[in-house]
Amino acid sequence: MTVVDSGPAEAVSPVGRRVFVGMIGLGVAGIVFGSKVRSAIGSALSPVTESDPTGLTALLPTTGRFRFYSVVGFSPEPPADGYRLRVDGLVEEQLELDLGELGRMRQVELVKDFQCVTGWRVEDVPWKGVLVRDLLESAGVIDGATHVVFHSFDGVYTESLDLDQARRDDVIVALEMLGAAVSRDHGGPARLYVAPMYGYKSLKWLGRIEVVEQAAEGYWEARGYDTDAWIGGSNGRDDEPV
Ligand SMILES: Nc1nc2c(c(=O)[nH]1)N[C@H]1C(S)=C(S)[C@@H](COP(=O)(O)O)O[C@H]1N2
Ligand SMILES: [Mo]
Repeated sequence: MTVVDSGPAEAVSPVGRRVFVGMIGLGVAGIVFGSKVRSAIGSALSPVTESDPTGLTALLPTTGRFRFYSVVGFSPEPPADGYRLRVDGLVEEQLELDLGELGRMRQVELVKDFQCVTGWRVEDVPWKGVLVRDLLESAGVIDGATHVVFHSFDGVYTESLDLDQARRDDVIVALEMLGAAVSRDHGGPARLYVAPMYGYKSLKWLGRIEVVEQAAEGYWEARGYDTDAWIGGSNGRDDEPV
């Protein structure tokens, strides 16, 4: 059984944080921490992963551990005929790359924090993978394109970046995280890692990168979160400690 949080926290809308803190005051957090489900799932995940069935732990002062988020409620399996990352849309040449091909591209390593908009942060996480910029370069972006949409093979979650953001040195398709191949729960075999932005931009189970000519809302953007999710500078939280 997999019990997961629904994402950044549907209850924590950019304006709803105080209401939510109130819920914790009413003892909801105690239920979360008392949950046997939580410990059962926690032990099934890596030592630095902590599951968060409700998302309510997100506002408590725990740091240093990943939570497990999936809006579909489980970790999807890659397609039966093998994982491929597709790069298409407004490109000169559509790409379909398997893991071997991705692994033979230039790999960049980053050691950077991962921070969810709900407040939890894991510091100094090692990441390794391919720059989105290099993928765009290989495919050849056609004039007039402005944005990139990322699609998860969970069939539901999407994200987007404008081309300047997507071409940054700290935006990668991660094949490794925490010193090993990205685990299935963390979005393996390949996930996006957008270092300067909140965790919801770092789409898991990446299946397709689509180059488009207009801004597109992602899963959480359609639910009120900022498209430009700069850490410390979005979702109206600049003045709140995280
Ligand atoms: N496909 C998919 N990607 C996703 C999510 C999700 O629910 N589905 N949650 C996002 C959020 S809100 C965060 S904080 C991170 C959490 O990554 P983790 O599950 O590896 O801790 O994944 C992001 N990417
Ligand atoms: Mo998040």
